[in-house]
Amino acid sequence: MTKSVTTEMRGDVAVIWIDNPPVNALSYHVRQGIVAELAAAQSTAKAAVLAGRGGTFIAGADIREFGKPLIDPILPDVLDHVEASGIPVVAVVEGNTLGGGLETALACHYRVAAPKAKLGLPEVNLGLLPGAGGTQRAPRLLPNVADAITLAASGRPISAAKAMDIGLVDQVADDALDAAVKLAEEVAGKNFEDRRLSKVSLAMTPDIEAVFEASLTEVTKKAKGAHAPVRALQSIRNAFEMPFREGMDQERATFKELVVSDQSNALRHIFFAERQSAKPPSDVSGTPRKVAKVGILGAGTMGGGIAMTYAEAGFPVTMLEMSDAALDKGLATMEANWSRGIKSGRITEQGVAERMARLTRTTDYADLADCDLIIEAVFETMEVKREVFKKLDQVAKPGAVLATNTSYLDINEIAAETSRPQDVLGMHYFSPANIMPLLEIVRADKTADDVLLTALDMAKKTRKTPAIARVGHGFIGNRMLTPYLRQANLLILEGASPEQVDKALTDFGWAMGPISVSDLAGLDIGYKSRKDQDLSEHEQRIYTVADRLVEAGHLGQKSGSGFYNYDKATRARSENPEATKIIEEVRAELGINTRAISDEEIVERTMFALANEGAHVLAEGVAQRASDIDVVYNHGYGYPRWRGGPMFYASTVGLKDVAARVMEWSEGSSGVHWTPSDLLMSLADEGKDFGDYDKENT
Ligand code: 3H9
Repeated sequence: MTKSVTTEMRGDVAVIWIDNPPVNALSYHVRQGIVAELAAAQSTAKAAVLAGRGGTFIAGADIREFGKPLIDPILPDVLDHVEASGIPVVAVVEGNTLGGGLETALACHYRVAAPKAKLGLPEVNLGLLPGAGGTQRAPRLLPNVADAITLAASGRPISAAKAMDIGLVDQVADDALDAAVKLAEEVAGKNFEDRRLSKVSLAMTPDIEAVFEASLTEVTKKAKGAHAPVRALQSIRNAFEMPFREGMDQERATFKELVVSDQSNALRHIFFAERQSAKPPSDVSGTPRKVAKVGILGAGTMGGGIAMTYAEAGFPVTMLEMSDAALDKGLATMEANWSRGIKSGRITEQGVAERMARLTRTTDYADLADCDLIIEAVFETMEVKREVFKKLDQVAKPGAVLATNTSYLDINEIAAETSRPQDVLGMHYFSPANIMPLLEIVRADKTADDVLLTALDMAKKTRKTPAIARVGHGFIGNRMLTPYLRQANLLILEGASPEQVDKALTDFGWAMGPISVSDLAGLDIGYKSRKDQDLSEHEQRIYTVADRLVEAGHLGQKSGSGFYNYDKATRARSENPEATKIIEEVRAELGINTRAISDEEIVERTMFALANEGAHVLAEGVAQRASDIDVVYNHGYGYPRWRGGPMFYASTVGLKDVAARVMEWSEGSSGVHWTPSDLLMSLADEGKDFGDYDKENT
């Protein structure tokens, strides 16, 4: 094996290079290498520079090593060694300098950053706290403790300029390596004792106490149930209340506790799941087609949001609508949406103007002839979609990728309207499309490999998180929503209030409860779609309340009332007494004896319904992996990230228990609403979980 840490002498300065692609993670051999090379440098050099190959310093500890037996030396010990070095060490902070990478830089005596460096302590995103001195050294270096708290508790990286501003680095230089070597030459042989951060002593003052108190409230609120951010904050507090060594021991103990926690396991799962879902399936080869110009059909909420996504990523976009009035309205909404960011400083007026200038408007299909990717977001009926694809087939240039944003419809049927079904696929965005990160890419039967690769490439270029699905009613996400909402509505009939259902699920961690979501989407949407479908009587019963609400004019947020009433000005929600009355009437009509329902039952019924349907989706091949389903729910539906996703959560509970409950419900009085998944049952029988399924099947 080639060495991952090597030394190159530049005069009297030892440049110690870390070379562990792709991100220079601190794998055990890197840790060993740093100790060995630095030990050697003590006798051969007057100063050392620590730098990373490939334009990045170090992106952190090697996450793949977590949960495995530790191999010495552990990172905190390595960094003690670096700090205690007899010669000064200068870090070249380049590219991603994250987590253990930033902690390494903090253990060095000086830090020189490249202008494009990204510095951060993102451990909380993995359910951890910085575990190699980050919470003890950062507050000792930064003059303002609030900056250390923000770094460790938010997990957000900062720029080199910001790092300079808050005192995290000593210099920013275009040629950071050169500047670091120069600095090393300058400080060689001089006293640098005051640069050893472990020697700095801190004391709590009333002002600092006040910062901690205010931060605790804010961090707890933003964490939304995640534990790590508060633990990171508490650990920083230790730096003011105990000596360095004791603070380090506490930090280590908390790290060891968190690394085996369900939350950290879940967050690490989703970290790798996101990267996996962005990779092409193993049977796909080739290269993406080139996309220089994008066409969008429809300037409504979806089309507008999709167009914003592409314009923000720098693509020229041609927008097609049926009328000039529709274009006027759509473009005005887009401009207003972007302009809202001017006040908060997210964008400048010029920025808005540049994005608007990327948009071309038309009512003529012929103007789409020079587009390389055309996405339709028109009315959701098969008839309309068929018509649109027939027209696109006539005008689109050869090789153009033709995508539909349908949420439910059969894309094979849509593709069959064209003479080029190989160029057709689904690109399903979630509203508001410029904000929601998920892109469900639907691979139809005849979709060509390079068309699928183009969609994945576009996801990357527009900063979306993709997950690939196969054709099937509702694909992955919306298909699973049906049994989830079914249980939520049934629970109300059986005795729970809408508030209780929503609260049990927001307490579980969801961004919004299912009943609030239905009100937000508009109860009339489900109503219309039920009228179009031939629903069985028992299925229809579940939605009697929702249907009555619509018929009484309670359409949800848009009409000011649905399951809840909404304040016109603030949109604050309150009980809708008419809804309560309708619920009671329907329960009586259906002869339901209501009972007290526990929050636990609400969580189990809805979450296991998701996992059971997810298992059907997997078995049918609509999703490739259980982890893709988790990505879909995290990025498109507001599922709590720290629970990993519906499939991971079911695995955490234990598939044996989940399967037993699903079986029990399927045999009970509401059994007609459950179709136990064979895959779920067999995995449970074999003592396996969805992670095992993914390993064996992909
Ligand atoms: C930590 O440091 C704990 C310490 O405080 C205490 C320890 C005692 N390890 O994302 P990409 C892989 S916790 C292992 O596609 P990008 C990744 O899986 C850590 N592997 O690239 C992928 O592999 P593959 C704190 C890692 O350019 C490949 O690298 N640090 C790690 O879009 C490329 O990744 C973090 O949380 C890792 N640390 O983004 C940073 N990082 O090709 C986590 C990446 O097989 N990393 N890989 O799928 C990131 O945020 C992004 O990867 C980064 C690059 C921004 C660095």
